[in-house]
Amino acid sequence: MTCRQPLTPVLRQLTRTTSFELGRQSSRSQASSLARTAAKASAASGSRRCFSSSQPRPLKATASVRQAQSKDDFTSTKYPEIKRDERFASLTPDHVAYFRRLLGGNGSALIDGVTGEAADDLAPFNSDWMRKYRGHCQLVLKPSSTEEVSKILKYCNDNLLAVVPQGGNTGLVGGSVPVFDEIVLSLGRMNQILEFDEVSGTLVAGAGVILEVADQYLAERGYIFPLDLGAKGSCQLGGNLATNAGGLRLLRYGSLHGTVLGVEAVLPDGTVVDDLSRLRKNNTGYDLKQLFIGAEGTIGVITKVSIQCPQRPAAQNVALFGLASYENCQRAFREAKSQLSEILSAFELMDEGSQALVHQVTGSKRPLESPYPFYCLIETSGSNVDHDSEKLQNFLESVMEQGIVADGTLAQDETQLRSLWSWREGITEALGHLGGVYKYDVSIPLSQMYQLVEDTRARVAEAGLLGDGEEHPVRAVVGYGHMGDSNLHLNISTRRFDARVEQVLEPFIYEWIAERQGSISAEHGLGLAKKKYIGYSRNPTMVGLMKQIKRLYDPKGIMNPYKYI
Ligand code: FAD
Ligand code: 2HG
Ligand code: ZN
Repeated sequence: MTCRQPLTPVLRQLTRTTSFELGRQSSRSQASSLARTAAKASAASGSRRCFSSSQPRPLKATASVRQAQSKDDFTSTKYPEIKRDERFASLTPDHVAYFRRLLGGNGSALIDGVTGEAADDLAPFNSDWMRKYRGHCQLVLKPSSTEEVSKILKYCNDNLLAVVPQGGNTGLVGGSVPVFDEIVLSLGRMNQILEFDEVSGTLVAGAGVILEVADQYLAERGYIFPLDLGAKGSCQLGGNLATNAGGLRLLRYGSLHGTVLGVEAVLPDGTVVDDLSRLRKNNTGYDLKQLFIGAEGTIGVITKVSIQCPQRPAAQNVALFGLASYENCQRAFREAKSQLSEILSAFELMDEGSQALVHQVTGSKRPLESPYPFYCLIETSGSNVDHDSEKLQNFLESVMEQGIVADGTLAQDETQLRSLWSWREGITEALGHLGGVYKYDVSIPLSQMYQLVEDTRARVAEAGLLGDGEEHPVRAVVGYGHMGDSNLHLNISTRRFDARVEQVLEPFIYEWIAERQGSISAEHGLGLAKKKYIGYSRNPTMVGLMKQIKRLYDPKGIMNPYKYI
């Protein structure tokens, strides 16, 4: 069920006595043929391909997931304290007729459950990737141009119709789906790559371009998209910007706040904000595009993106280590930074609990022979194979000799490289197959990061909720994440949603974070899931300013209502 190839048994185990063969050279032509191979593989594997479709792909329901979501499990039922804003109009056939005229009556541009029966077609737009939130939307609009987005929003603003922008619907905080009967504005048809400058590496693309498609386009030209994440086959550039997604290589390429050069967006009253700059430097007043990055669709709709893309690395290596303690993970990170420095492109952490669950779901052979309490995945990306190999060789020998790393394996080719990555990238999906998951995406100083997992596990166990038998709602409390960015993903995997679990977890986790001046949302945003908890990471002055910005951009409050602001 994971997107990657199963792990081949020929991965070489690292030992103190082994000398390692390093350096997977990926020339420009190899990169493009890889992209073609991936595209062919995805076509051949049909529904088995996880994140390749441009259609929103809700998690395929396993029996336990189905059990976790009952038929009437609407967000509005689960959270009765959230009331529909009575100012908003309800959709009428006249409204639908307007949109039909605007979008040309094209069947693929509109899903209408107002004047006809469309429950099955509407379902994927109403439900999030985790099947945790479910709305009552009756109308999905799929514009294909900025002009159409502008006319839709102006009409909605004039008629007080609430709107939820939706990209690939892979968000993990319930921000991309309606709560009540908001219109879903799906950006998937705005999927053109508009411009690419081969000298500067500047890409301009529609908001609906799928991240993996953008990256494959760039691979064929020797470039790489500066963001990569497990949902790349479904998530869209507009959604990536709207959530300020972080992903697996932020350590190397930095955040979207740095790499995005320009944005075109439409305000709720239909105004088109053309800030689609291709310039790296532009200090002419406030940098307004930054407001749309991370706004989660609350102030406008992103329609186009201009982004600075780096050169695709010619050489890439991936190693996976087993470590005896979290202390050793920190030491390994310190050594990686000092010895690999500019070629280090990812440093990811996984605990044994997370890996055991991936193994349980996929049945794939594990990369290391014995289990270890922790694993680190290290990736290097550089331009010179020999130089990178020598550096990595020295690093591996040094961490083994110092006893920092207990065991490890190094990918020898592209297939193995993808296999190793699948043990990290596949965690979210594997957990999703096992039932409900409570997710906490937090930022904490590295020294204390894993302590949160241990304290949470102890608390859940103490409450009698954690165990192997069916009588325990919680199956496991696991931690993994982007260690290189001090970003932990604490996941509580449950057999079924149980109100007692949430009570034990919240506000405990948020208080724990606030005491350490951490962030309750490192990269996923706030959406609906963390709406109530913004005050744990932002002070009243900042929340007040955010509310003023919201009122300025969206005075009628039609954009993604009921969410964090
Ligand atoms: P959606 O889920 O459709 O929308 C997300 C939010 O953005 C919503 O509030 C929506 O209203 C708004 N929005 C969408 N499009 C627009 C637009 N054009 N204009 C204005 N607002 C818009 N996230 C990370 O940060 N790092 C990861 O490593 C990561 N890994 C993931 C792995 C898996 C398996 C999954 C399922 C998710 C992962 N995510 C990760 C979360 C998610 O993929 C990202 O948040 C992604 O950026 C969302 O993109 P999307 O197109 O699916 O947006
Ligand atoms: C990741 O890093 C994603 O894999 C998802 O951000 C994390 O599922 C999660 O909690
Ligand atoms: Zn993440």
